[in-house]
Amino acid sequence: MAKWAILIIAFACILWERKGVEAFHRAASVEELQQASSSSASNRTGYHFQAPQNWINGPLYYKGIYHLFYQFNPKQPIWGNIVWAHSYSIDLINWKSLPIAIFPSDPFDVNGCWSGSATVLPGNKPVIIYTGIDAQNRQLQNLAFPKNLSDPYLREWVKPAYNPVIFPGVGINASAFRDPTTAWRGPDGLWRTIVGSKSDRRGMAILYWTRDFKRWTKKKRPLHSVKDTGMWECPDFFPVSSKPKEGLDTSTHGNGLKYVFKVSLDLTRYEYYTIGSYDFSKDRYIPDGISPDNDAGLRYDYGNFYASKTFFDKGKGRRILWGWSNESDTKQDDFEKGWAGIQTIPRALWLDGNGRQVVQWPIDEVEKLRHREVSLKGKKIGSGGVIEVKGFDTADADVEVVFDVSSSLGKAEVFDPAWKDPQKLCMQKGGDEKGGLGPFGLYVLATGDLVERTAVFFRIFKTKYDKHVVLMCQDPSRSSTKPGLYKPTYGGFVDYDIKRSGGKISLRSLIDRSVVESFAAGGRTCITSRVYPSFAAGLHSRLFAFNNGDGHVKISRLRAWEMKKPLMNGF
Ligand SMILES: *[C@@H]1O[C@H](CO)[C@@H](O)[C@H](O)[C@H]1NC(C)=O
Ligand SMILES: *[C@@H]1O[C@H](CO)[C@@H](O)[C@H](O)[C@H]1NC(C)=O
Ligand SMILES: *[C@@H]1O[C@H](CO)[C@@H](O)[C@H](O)[C@H]1NC(C)=O
Ligand SMILES: *[C@H]1O[C@@H](CO)[C@H](O)[C@@H](O)[C@@H]1NC(C)=O
Repeated sequence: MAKWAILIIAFACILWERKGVEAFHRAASVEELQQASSSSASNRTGYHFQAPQNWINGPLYYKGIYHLFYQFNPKQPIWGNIVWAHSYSIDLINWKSLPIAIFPSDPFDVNGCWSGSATVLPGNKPVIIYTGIDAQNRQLQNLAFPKNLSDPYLREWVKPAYNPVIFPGVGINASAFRDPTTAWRGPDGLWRTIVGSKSDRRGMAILYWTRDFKRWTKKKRPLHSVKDTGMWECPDFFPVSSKPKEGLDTSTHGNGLKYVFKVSLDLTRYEYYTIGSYDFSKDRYIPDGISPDNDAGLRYDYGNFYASKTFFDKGKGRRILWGWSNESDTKQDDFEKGWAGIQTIPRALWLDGNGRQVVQWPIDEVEKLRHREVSLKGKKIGSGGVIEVKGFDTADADVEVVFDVSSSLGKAEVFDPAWKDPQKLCMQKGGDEKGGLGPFGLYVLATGDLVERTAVFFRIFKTKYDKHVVLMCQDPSRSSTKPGLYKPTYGGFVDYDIKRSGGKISLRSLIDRSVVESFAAGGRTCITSRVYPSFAAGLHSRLFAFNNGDGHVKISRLRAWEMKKPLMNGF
């Protein structure tokens, strides 16, 4: 079971204060934690969002400051005792902690304050709607309002006495009723939200409407539901722009507007989304039907990425996606480290020009952390070749590379149409298995002898009809010599016409000690992995480009930067 959520709302900020809810803090002193994490070789990430300690997951924005509310266990680095912790930022990169925003206090949330969302009501009034767990362990939806709207930090939140505002009614399983979304307003002026649920094995997004945010009424039919998908956690529903890097307010409407509908599947612990349209008159979401509407569907990220949320960044007119990436080491390791779980780097998200999928790209702000650049141009990598990229600390790095395979397109092996599952294909045809065109890509967080390494790579195939199929894989199976770690190989197809693109394809990897986030072909396919090298850590970590295919590959250009460390909640 898991509950995520998160929210962000923004305001202007100046100070950093860490007080309140004393009883919840105290596990290790800040100095102890700093000692534990200050070593440059630690597995603690440098520029990814992390809580000072313990277990986190899930993200929102308001008025020029970003507020991140995240699910947090104040007592231990495992799931439990869930409260809404709170941090703020002015650039989504440097973060400071604030006191816990919402914690169990009333009969309607005495057993936990689980995920939810923030909505900004007219007059710039933020409101949070979240799932509270009552004494009978029922899941209920509650509101919380800022106590003092003049406080730019939104430090204190008050829960109205009329909570809960949404009670699991007749026919709804009270143990499967959670994670209300940011509300949107229809052309009729009514607000709507959806709550994730299931009926037997049918996953569903139950729809509620309100005029005043206080009295909510259930619609007869859910906004959307799909058989055999199990419980839907953290649903997300929003209109999407097809202008690169642009986003739309959740309440935007208009003819022909496309929507994204995403759910996190409790059964498989993966997310999927569809693109579709929204029929306001019937209050139904209708997928376009281009991709499967189930776990075989499109994913924002084909790796370790769950409980994601988007929010509309009004200041910059973009929609930002944030996901939670859990640890893949052992519970014992988590206790020793004293923390578990990170947020991925926020990504701008928009609709691909072809309308078939979304495109994601790390927010521009992350580039402020780049320093010490290393670059390569026009380097050929023959069959079996490996090239080291030297001259900087590669354990915290941003690497952008463009591969040119134009002279080797004829070497592509035939694609078997039975290969439907990209992850399986990446497991069968790993980075060491010779191929026609590929595998080629990067070895990151590697030792000099390559005993430890995480491979990020492509394989390119050809169909009977002379079309190319591009497969992206991320393989951490040799990332660490320590036994007992969870190291699944991940894969996704890349919807990209390599021939029309002159035989070139790009790859970007954000490497941060125990996380590798990779973006293929400008963000069309993304994969995140957690890895814990024993030797390839800190200054011992090295970076290579490799090619294990028959055909030659050229690095048409590679630029890589060492990444500076931002402020991260006191670390
Ligand atoms: C990172 O984690 C791995 C696996 O638990 C461990 O072997 C390694 O020593 C850790 N590295 C550091 C620098 O703590
Ligand atoms: C509300 O916040 C403002 C700005 O921080 C502060 O000056 C004011 O004293 C606060 N009001 C109350 C009642 O706490
Ligand atoms: C309600 O959901 C819980 C949690 O998934 C499940 O264990 C239980 O069997 C469900 N009850 C019914 C009546 O479906
Ligand atoms: C992250 O951790 C691994 C290893 O413990 C589990 O197998 C995954 O199911 C889990 N992922 C999520 C989304 O909880």
